[in-house]
Amino acid sequence: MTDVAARATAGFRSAYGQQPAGRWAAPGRANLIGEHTDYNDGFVLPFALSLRTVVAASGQPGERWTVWSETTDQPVEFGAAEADEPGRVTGWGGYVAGVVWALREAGYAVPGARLAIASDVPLGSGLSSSAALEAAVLAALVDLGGLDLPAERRPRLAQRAENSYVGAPTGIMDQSAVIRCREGHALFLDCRTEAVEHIPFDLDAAGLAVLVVDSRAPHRHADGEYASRRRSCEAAASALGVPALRDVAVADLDTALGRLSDDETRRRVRHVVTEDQRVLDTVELLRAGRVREIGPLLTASHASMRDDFEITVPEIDTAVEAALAAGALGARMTGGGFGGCVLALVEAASAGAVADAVTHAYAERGFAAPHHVTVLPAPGATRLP
Ligand code: GAF
Repeated sequence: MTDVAARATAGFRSAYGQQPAGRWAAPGRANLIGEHTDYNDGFVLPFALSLRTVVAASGQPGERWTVWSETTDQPVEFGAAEADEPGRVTGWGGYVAGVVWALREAGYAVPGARLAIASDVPLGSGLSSSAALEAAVLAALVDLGGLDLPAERRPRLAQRAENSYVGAPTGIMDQSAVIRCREGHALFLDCRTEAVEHIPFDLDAAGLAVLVVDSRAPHRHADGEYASRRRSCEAAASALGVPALRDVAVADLDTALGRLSDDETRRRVRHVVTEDQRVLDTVELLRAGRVREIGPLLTASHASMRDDFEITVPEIDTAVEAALAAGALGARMTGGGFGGCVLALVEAASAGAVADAVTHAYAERGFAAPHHVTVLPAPGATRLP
């Protein structure tokens, strides 16, 4: 398939009969560790992928937005009235309308625009295709309109598009990752303060690779389950009298658990509190250049998601088990759960063998063959030359 930027440009030319004024790209992301901690005001450590969404765009007069996408080849068009009513534009166009809404709501004069979208980020695989779309559209509209919106304020705005226009109650991780990540680094984000530290994550130098396995498991009730996990965490924080579960220190975990009567809630809390600590421990190891030693933390994170937070599915657990049995240093599901992708930290030389082992395990269980790719930490959203 041709390069994604070339496809966006060609799509723009064929949809609108002219050259775009510019092209903006935003990547998908993998989360190294720190799952379901973002909306608990905790810590996450994602990195951007080289798989990207590209938006080719030009201004157009008036408050009208026309959007072509290679996935549907059906332009979506909306004006200010539709943009100003959350939920009115549905489907993938809702993410674009949501960005227009969030900008207008924040008081920006959003320029009318024609946009064409192409993407290499697989949809619905837990690699943040929606955040990539929001971030690329946001970058395009900000530049076309000459809007004053620095990069560090963009994740919140894109998140508002998703929470309030599209209606998905997600945290701040994905938008922060796709906007703020740097090449060769993972993004250590404090989701309460939005302070970031770019942590070197040099896999090549360590002779390592990250293998991402797309489980291809159908997302089963992912939206409802995500919202219910979030509600349980918020209810637990309120029962414990803290603003968010981030405020429960791992040293105080047993005391906190003793104050909760419901076993399921206790397990949810234990996942979040221990996961925050695993992020901090991973950051410490990476700061010290001890990349290979993070493996057990990744695997412990997976066990916690499987047993305490209960967000994995058989395909995902099979991929993790097969990768570990084939020599991966650590493996875990990445993203919101109920399907999506697994990442495995492997010796670079054994990436192929680990991938084959996962494929073999899938065949034995009768699952659809998984897809895999090795990835390196890539840059966040940018305007293309
Ligand atoms: C999804 C959400 F969008 C993120 O905000 C985060 O909560 C993640 O699931 C789980 O860590 O990607």
